[in-house]
Amino acid sequence: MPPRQHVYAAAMSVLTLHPEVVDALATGRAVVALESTILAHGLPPGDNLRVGREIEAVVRAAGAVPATIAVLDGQVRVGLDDAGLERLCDPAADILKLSVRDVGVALALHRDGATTVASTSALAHRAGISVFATGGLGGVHRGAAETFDVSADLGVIARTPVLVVCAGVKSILDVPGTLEYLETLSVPVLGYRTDAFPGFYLSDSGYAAPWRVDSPTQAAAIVRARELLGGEEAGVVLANPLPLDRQVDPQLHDRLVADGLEMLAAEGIHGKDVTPALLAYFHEHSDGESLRANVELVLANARLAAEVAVELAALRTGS
Ligand code: PSU
Ligand code: MN
Repeated sequence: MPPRQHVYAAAMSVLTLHPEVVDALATGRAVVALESTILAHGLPPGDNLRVGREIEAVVRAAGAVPATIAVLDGQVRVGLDDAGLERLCDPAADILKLSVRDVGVALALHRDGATTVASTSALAHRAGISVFATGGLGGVHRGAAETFDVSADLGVIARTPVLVVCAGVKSILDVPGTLEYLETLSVPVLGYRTDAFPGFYLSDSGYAAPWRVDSPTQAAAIVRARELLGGEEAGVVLANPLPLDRQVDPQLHDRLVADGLEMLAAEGIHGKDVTPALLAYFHEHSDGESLRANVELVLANARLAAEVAVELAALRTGS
């Protein structure tokens, strides 16, 4: 147990914003929240730090301030310095995977952790950030009718007004089930320059996107319209596909998915370990292809999120 004063200190000041993020928010400049689970648990050590830095650089190049979110030293950090990023990506650092329900527990027990789409969205909103970039959204798992495995990402987006830029959901999930669930939860889903809902490694999941937008300005206008409309608690999903010539070969993809699902069953993997275990399996069995696609789509999402955040900042100030 940490000493009692740590618990009190944590309760007093748990949200630590990087000065650059504070400055950007105070002056109405564009900020993009970035998740950390993808770095600590979604990408292999050795690649994760380089990619984490690249994601931030892409956001900056598009004119926004990056705010990678994680829990370190009993504090929620919104915007990391390079030392923070290094710790997060260090396989020896014992970084937990924290969904929304875990954040308060980790703070009180003084544990370090990476935040998922769910917890990053919730914390970004609390910090006053409304645009967030990630790789893939969690969703309804195949067989969820028996296992009840539905990512907390969906329920949290339904009550958190943040725009989540992602590449759709992986086809290891129940894609139509996930789209149905987002409809039930009243979360708008926008395809970016596509009529198809993207399938993460694949440009097209085989299912339609409910709406299509063709520019960052349109996406920002939707967020702004919902703000002005008021009473809107839900977030928005902006689904950005990999270009067709950059997707994973569908045959390789189908083999990976089938083998990955078999591996899960054989190893008896459940709960929060499912997504990281599958990602690691794909990275190890695709000769670098799944990693290549994963990195490209995250960088593309970060760029798009920054472009939307810049447009949104302009709309809000009326410039
Ligand atoms: N998709 C990826 N890489 C990831 C994740 C999703 O391509 O690392 C992470 C995200 O943080 C997402 C989480 O919120 O997995 C979903 O986990 P679960 O299915 O346990 O809710
Ligand atoms: Mn799950």
